[in-house]
Amino acid sequence: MDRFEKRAMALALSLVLMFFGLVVYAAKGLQADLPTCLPYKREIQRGNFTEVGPKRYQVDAVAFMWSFDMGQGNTVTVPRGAVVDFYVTSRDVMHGYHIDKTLANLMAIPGAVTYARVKFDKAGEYQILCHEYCGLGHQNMVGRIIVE
Ligand SMILES: [Cu+2]
Repeated sequence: MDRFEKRAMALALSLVLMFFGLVVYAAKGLQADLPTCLPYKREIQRGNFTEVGPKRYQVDAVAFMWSFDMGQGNTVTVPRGAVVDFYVTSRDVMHGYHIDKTLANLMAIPGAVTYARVKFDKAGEYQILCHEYCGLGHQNMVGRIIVE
């Protein structure tokens, strides 16, 4: 192997290791909760909103053309400081579930459940947007989280 080839291979390997290290650091050191896919560990038939403890909530969200069912229609209301676990699935085609002003950006996939935990420190209205083109009514597919 040519010495330039060896240097290029060493550089490529060190970059891969550096990127891997940064991903691990972001996940563990910065607590950047990466969205996970939990296929078949839970099944969600319909939307549901549950209080599971003091300022702790669970939202089962079912996306479908062209709305989100979260147990109380497409809007949930929580107090400021609430920690909410979102479990998201789809009834028909692939949709998106992006919660505005947060890092939560999930896919809604038929037959699979995606998960994210969000803490709402600021009062206000957070829009939930479908970010996967899912058909003619895609632009109307909006939900809301109201933090009081
Ligand atoms: Cu959609």
